[in-house]
Amino acid sequence: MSDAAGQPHRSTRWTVAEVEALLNAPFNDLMYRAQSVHRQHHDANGVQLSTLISVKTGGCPEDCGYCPQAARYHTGVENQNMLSLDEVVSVAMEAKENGASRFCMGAAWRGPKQRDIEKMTEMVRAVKALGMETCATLGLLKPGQAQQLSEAGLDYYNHNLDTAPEYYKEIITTRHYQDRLDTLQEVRDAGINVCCGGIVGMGESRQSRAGLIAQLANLDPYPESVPINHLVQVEGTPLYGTDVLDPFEFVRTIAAARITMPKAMVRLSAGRREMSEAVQALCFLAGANSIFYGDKLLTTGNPETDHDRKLLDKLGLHALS
Ligand code: SAM
Ligand code: DTB
Ligand code: SF4
Repeated sequence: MSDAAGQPHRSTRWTVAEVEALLNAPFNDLMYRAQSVHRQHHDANGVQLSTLISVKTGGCPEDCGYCPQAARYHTGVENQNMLSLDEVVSVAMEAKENGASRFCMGAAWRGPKQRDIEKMTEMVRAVKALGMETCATLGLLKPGQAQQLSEAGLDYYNHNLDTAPEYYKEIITTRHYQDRLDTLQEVRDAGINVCCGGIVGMGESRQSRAGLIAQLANLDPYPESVPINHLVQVEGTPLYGTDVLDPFEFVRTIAAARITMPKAMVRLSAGRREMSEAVQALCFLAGANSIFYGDKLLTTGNPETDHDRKLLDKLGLHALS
């Protein structure tokens, strides 16, 4: 997504200390500022709905400490072969009927092989033909792969920085921060919108949450879509049993994302099922304007669609097309 003049979102440099100062502000001041920024740039009561599907589940060679799909952890997730084109299209049609505007296809790969890209481009074309926006999250991309996805009509590519650079090595060792930045550049260069965010609640400090937000905000341009995930603790992963984050810290992180990336769509992502409605409402007030919609994320649960419709109704929020 670009601004009215067709320009990508201009980034202002944010120091970690400046973002930390936002996170340290009195809660009411922070919320007021985030809501003011939000109203300058967005429909105040609009929420974009994205539905996720896991097109290839489990058996991943990477060691991401939060992830139930890493082969090395014993989490009970069953490995599955890649879904067929028909299976993906029928789930996308259902998502569209339920009111989702974007369909996001995820795969448990370090990155796609050439034959995977060929299957993914077929899926992207078919979902696009339904009149939905398309998104994919397939791991690291090699030169040329983003271009192939772009030619198939991919609108967004999701690839997260996950956490601040200094905390990253505590979470993942099999790929580096720079690898992620390189993939994001491939996506940018191919003209695909960037969806990039992170996870909070992994035992990081407030300063590390500021470090993540500063990294995202200083991408030039900053991402069009910023998913803020709350760690979903899955038994068998190294991060299972991490001290649970105070919900206000999560809300503060959303507010800091909104203030530092005014035009981005900020997505209240994983972890919603474990969150009260009141905390979700605070996230919307802090500037979140997108959610994952559908009973499942990739392998873990998400609120039931009926329940989400009622929540949006209670808050007077409407789905953005
Ligand atoms: N395998 C690809 C990759 O890692 O880039 C794509 C799929 S991966 C599951 C997409 C993102 O989901 C991760 O980068 C991480 O931010 C998020 N994620 C995975 N497991 C999570 C969990 N337990 N809680 C919250 N977010 C999670
Ligand atoms: C993102 O930032 N969050 C989504 C999506 N991008 C692909 C994934 C959340 C996964 C939560 C754990 C699971 O369901 O496996
Ligand atoms: Fe694999 Fe992605 Fe999970 Fe990491 S987050 S283990 S790369 S599926």
